[in-house]
Amino acid sequence: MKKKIALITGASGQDGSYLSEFLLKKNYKVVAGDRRSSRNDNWRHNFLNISNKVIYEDFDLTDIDSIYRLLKKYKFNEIYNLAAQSFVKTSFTTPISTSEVTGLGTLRILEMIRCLLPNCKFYQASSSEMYGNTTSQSQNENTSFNPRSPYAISKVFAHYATKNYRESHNIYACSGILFNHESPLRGEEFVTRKIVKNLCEIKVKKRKYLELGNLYAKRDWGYAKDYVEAMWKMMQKRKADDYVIATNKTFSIKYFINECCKHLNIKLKWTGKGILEKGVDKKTKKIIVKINPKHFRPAEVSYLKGNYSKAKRELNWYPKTSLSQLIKIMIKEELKRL
Ligand code: NAP
Ligand code: F7E
Repeated sequence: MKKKIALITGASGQDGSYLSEFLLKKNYKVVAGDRRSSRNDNWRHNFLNISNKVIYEDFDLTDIDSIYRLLKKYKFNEIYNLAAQSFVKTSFTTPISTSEVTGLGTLRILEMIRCLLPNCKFYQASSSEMYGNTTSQSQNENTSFNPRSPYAISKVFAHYATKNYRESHNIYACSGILFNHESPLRGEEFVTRKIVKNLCEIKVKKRKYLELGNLYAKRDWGYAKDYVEAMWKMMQKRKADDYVIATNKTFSIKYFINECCKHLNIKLKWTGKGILEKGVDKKTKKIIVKINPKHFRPAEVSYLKGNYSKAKRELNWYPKTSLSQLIKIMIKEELKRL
């Protein structure tokens, strides 16, 4: 049988790397839309040992010509649009470029698909951040969006553009509304990897303390490797649709720290309130967790908890990794790196 060809934008990121690995295992030809970078060491692809299996092509979501060239060169069966300026905090300081990439970038690809490859399937990386300041106990495909950051606003735009191309132009265009998902390949600026990395360094005495912002935000955290399978499953359906991918559980940042400390055998005691709250190592009596207001956001998303019933029912997808297992995987890999 002829090999399927997939384009992954954002292939160098956390999800793009796991998805590349997943599709290669399914015998796809994988083309990675790759942005030139001065610090490109391709660490994620090297970690997964896939650098010599993926085809790298120059690509930038802000450059419509680079999209045009790729869609002319390859007859893609599937395009997974994972590229984005994905760090919420940075989107407050770079709102215009974030919208250019994360919002308009999606529209550029959809428009090129409509003109050049109308039979190609399209996956959009939508986000639970779109729910923003939500009042619902758990969020599903029908929950309304109330975005709280330039990142989330751009994702809402891209989400509706995807739906619109499905409804107006009969393009197979689907969105996965993914809740937070983490792994040893997560960028170091995101809170789970930051906590794991810093606590591991504290454990081996390479660091004194960890500084964080809001400890009371709650997130629904899953394992990135489980989530890329859901992306692929969505693209194998006869009809395109949108799906929430989550664990149906939510925990605070403080809970995540406590769990990491348990795994690392650090006995932590919390004292103080507000910006004076601190985590003290009971054994050494040293402060190892502090609050630094510079990590607060201009507008916070306080609570997210997904409901993946539709994905379970229609895709037979469910999360396979608990938060405790995820923490174990992340800590094990971080300690190896040290
Ligand atoms: P990530 O690690 O930050 O990766 C982002 C990718 O986008 C990188 O490959 C980056 O390339 C690329 N990129 C950024 N700007 C670009 C541009 N102008 N042109 C082309 N490529 C560009 O993100 P992730 O965690 O894997 O997330 C994947 C996607 O899912 C993103 O769209 C994100 O917004 C969305 N999402 C993530 C989560 C989550 O919890 N991880 C949840 C919901 C949705 P460089 O390597 O060159 O920087
Ligand atoms: O923050 C709080 C912070 O940056 C989580 C992206 O993948 O998931 C991710 O967005 C929470 C927030 O992820 C620090 O205020 C406290 O409430 O790990 P994060 P995020 O903003 O939820 C969604 C689904 C995406 O789509 C995004 O692309 O943790 N927090 N102290 C902190 N966060 C960070 N980063 N650093 C701190 O020091």
